[in-house]
Amino acid sequence: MRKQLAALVFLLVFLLCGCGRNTELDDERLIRVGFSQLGSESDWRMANTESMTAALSEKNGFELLFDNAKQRQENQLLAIRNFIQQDVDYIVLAPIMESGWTDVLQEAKNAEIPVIIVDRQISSDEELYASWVGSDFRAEGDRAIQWLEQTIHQQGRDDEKLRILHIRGTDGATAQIGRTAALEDAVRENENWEIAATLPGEYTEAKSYELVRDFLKSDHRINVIYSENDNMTFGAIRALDEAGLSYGKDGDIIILSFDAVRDAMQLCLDGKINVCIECNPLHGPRVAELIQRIEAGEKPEKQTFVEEGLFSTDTLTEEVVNNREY
Ligand code: GYE
Repeated sequence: MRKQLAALVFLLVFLLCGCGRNTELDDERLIRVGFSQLGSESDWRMANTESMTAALSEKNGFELLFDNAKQRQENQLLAIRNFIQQDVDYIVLAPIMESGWTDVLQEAKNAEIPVIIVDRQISSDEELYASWVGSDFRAEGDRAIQWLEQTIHQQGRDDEKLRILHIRGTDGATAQIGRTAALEDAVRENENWEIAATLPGEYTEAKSYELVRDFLKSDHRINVIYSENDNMTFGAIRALDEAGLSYGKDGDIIILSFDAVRDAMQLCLDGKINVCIECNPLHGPRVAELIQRIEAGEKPEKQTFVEEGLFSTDTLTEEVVNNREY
């Protein structure tokens, strides 16, 4: 009898503790997020990954499943299908390009997993994702062009021929589409401007270095470099140095560079890059907030553009460079 009673007490205590523990677990349940990052091709991308992993941390209530697709869309498709199979609560996608997502996002929708798109956009139906947050890439391009037009005008070079070397980002990425369109429209509108060549630098320093180096073997007559990200600018600068060409504030070639990461800002402060067009990679807290809002039953807006600016070698200060977060 005594034994039976002890067993009963034990069972009761076990059940109570067990239940208690379960409720606690339920309350503290982490939100499982699968994040498909397109790659690690640039300083911008590293800063973006860091921001995302910091914001989607356990201490903030998330369990993050991270996948680096190494600049290949098929890897991203695989990662997303994996996340669906693991039945995550949310999928976050930083897409390499705009097209090719409809089928996999339909699969996520069928599995009732909300999808948040970050950075570049996608061309699929809006119904297939909950929200997107990122930059207005066309506006960035227009900001760059406006700066170039003003600078050429101030230098009294309106009537001069301007040969522009265009270093392009990954084809079909919203960042590439927007920045390229701004340049191409400007060349159409300014009859003295011409694109000397368009080099597909894929946002990497190595590719850009090779392409610019080879280009300069047969052509030194360029006045402007329009580089669609900072890392491609770093590669181009290496090639210019090797070719013995001068650039920047006191040089012959004007350099425009997109992103404005710290190393590029330093080069801008040093007079090597004429202008850095800002692109903000710190989307982690924005994505975390979107998820929390959906958790709370809200329906967030489909698109959120972040605010950005531009830094020129003439106005940039050491303090701004030192305080740069990325
Ligand atoms: O400019 C570049 C990165 O999509 C805004 O991708 C992003 C671009 C950024 O690799 O450095």
